[in-house]
Amino acid sequence: MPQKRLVLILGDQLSRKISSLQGLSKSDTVVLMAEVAAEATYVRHHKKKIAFVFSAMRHFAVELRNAGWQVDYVQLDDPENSGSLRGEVARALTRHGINAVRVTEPGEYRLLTNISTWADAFACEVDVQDDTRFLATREEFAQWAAGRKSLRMEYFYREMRKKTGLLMDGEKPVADRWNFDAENRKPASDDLFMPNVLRFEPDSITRDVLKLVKKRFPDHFGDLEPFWFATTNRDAEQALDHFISEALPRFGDFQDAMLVGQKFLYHSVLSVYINSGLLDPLKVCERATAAYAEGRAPLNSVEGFIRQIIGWREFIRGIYWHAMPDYVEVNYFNADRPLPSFYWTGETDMACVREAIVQTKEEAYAHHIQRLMVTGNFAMLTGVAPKEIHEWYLAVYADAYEWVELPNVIGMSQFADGGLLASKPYASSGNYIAKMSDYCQSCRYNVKKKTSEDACPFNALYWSFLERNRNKLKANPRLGTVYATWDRMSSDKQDDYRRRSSAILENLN
Ligand code: FAD
Ligand code: DLZ
Ligand code: SF4
Repeated sequence: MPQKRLVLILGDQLSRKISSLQGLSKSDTVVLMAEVAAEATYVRHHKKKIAFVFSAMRHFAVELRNAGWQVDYVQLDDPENSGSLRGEVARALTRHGINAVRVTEPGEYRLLTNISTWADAFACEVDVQDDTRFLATREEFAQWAAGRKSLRMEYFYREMRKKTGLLMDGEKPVADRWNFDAENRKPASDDLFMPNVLRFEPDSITRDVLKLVKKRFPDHFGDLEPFWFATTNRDAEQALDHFISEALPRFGDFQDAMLVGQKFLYHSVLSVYINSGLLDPLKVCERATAAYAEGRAPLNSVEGFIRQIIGWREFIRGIYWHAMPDYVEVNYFNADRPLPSFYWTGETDMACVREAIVQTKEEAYAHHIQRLMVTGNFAMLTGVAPKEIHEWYLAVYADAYEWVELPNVIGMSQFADGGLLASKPYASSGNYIAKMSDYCQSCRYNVKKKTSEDACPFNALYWSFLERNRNKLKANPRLGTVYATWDRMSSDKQDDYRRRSSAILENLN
């Protein structure tokens, strides 16, 4: 008789194609899904994120049951709930008299480490499957990375284009160009047609979850309602359709733009669905390239979009497993400032930072340039400890799981890995924000002023960051002209920058 097995499905593995379910007979399998306090509180996740995960889990359990699987679902308020995945696996093994567990590899190192102790602790067989939702296995990435001095997304992305055949013409990229990024940096204006993100009315399952989250996590960051995320694969597919027809055509042009009151612009707002398993990343890309083939979206948009998924997303995941467990501790600039309290309230006079944080509080979402060039940039310029800013990002975004959040924060936005992931720090003065957004028009500070009390804080902070870290950055060929500009300044002007920056930093304390 085949051995009966417990299959643990985690809250971000909500796909019928998940590797842990493949090749099993339904009659010999018990699927375990468990809502546990430990996962909701190891950082204090945004209320909307917890509600999304629990509601999507409950909907997925219904879907699996309808497909004939035996699902043992433990709700958070079950009086017997032990509060951790480890505890729930232990209880389920006893409950069902099973001594074999299968799970698809989790997206976080801490959980993989925990799972690796289960075989001994529970005297059972533990079978950890690769996560086949990614294009490159961890081994493939390791092979690609081996022997390279620096790891750059662009080269890895080309491998993924060849592997998938997406936007390929035989061995060559379509239109003989791999990357259209140079065309994708237009500022937007608010007279453009803006697509609305597709919103879904909560059903009775979601309404129950909303009540639960309201009761159990009242002190967590963020607004629980209005709650409008899709929580099933079917609805997430609709959100994808909507993005392809309404926003993808202009995604490329305005990918880096920011506008007051426009939380989503032409972004897809699909990461929350892709990362949880509700959407398959490759299928999402195939839908985008089909829109190009049918003349419904231009090449710069479609290439830019798939690059984010088969390029950045895969590359980031490769870096995570390549660099963990040490990656969470890196701190190239020895930054040690506590996170300013306005990251939790949005109460700051800096209009750009306020916009990014307030919408994060409302939606558990900010788009890439807000995360990178506003909140991330500010934290790096002011010397916030990488671990503090990492935990903030992990808590506040609905799409945040450590495998994707950590390299984006530590590597891309903070340069805390000293350049493993990025070729130079994404540091910028107020100029960049003024060019790419309309935020400065409604700001108490003046982006054109440099050192006066009403001058944009990013301006002086930019120079003090560069000066403070000169020894670590001076050899970077991409920063040569920047340091030359600083050196050409009069010492009076440099002193003015220093004074202004010290005053801002003191005020942050
Ligand atoms: P779009 O702009 O529409 O992009 C399409 C898709 O590409 C996204 O849905 C996402 O799946 C993928 N993608 C784009 N950029 C990246 C990237 N750099 N890394 C991985 N995938 C990418 N993304 C997360 O999914 N989770 C995170 O926790 C996260 N934290 C971030 C923290 C910082 C500091 C920065 C700079 C970026 C972070 N990102 C993270 C990447 C990116 O900002 C989000 O994927 C994106 O904003 C999600 O919104 P969207 O679906 O509208 O994306
Ligand atoms: C994010 C999250 C939350 C809030 N809650 C649960 C949960 O109760 N049960 C569960 O199985 N998964 C949850 N998750 C997702 C996990 O944290 C995620 O699977 C790991 O971080 C690995 O990526
Ligand atoms: Fe941000 Fe400076 Fe512009 Fe104000 S002036 S919105 S602080 S960049």
